[in-house]
Amino acid sequence: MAHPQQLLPNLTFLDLRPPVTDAAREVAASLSAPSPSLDPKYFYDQRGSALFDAITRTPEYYPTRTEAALLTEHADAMAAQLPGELVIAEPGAGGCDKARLLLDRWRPSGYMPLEISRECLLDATRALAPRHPSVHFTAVCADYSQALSFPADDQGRPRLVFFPGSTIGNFEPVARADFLAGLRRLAGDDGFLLIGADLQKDPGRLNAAYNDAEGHTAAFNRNALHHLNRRLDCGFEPDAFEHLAFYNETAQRIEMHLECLRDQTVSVAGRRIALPTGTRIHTESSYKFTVEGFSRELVEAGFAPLSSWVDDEELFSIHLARAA
Ligand code: AVJ
Repeated sequence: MAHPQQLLPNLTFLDLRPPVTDAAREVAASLSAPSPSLDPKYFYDQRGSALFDAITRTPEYYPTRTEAALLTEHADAMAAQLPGELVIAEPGAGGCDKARLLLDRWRPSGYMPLEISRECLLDATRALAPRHPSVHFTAVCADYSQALSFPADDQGRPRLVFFPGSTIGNFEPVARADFLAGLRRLAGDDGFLLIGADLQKDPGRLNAAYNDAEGHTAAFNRNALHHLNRRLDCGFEPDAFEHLAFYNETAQRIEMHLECLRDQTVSVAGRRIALPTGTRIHTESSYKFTVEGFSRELVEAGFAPLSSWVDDEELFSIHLARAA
């Protein structure tokens, strides 16, 4: 295990040095596949994170604000079902924005964000730790696979795994089952899970949420190409791609694509990849759930659902479960 660094009296930093993936090889393979695709992680460089923030402030994109309202309204009811001595572990915490709400309302003994972006993690925890002196912060720089196999708490305190935002919806069904099983491992036999899941609803409402009038989602989608141009010098013409986002009712998921509006050739890992007019690149799936269906997935992953909360408009759900 990496050597912990004491950055502040209540902030310890653990750098698991996540392996740098061979992005060029990965992108070349996914782009030249029969149905071209790009991993949604390529949305999130600094500009992409800022665009996502802008999306969460649009009137159409309801998930973030609805989840925050549910956490605010039911924080006490959640705490009542949890042990006093608790460590909140948050894989993919980013800027730790969503955990702030829990830290303000609860007095957990520890908070452990696990995040691949070292700068993002250090900036967020250096700002948060002084505001919560009674909470011990363990900032862990790790990718998802390292995070999900992080060892049990060295003081035997129960862990609450926190996974908000319906990011769980980005995983295809098989990968999602594996990821939920990983969250179960991270929680441990005496642990808990608090997770957000966006609900199935009127396709019109869903399509609007991924096609906001201000165009932030379209820019967010195209940003994957700007990011790869900056990072791998691929030579995409982002403005020659149309943003497509629609609800696939059969698969119960929002699909985002970029459609090529004129013939293009990009180069990745020394390979030239032709993208003829009409080529569609699948850039994200965002699955939508029912409370019953998602509860079943939690049970299959080794959790016992305790409670779930849904807003009055039945837009979004939050689930509290314990390790079974
Ligand atoms: C952050 C993955 C939950 O799927 O709704 C927002 C990302 N994509 N608008 C989602 C997103 C388009 C978002 N997640």
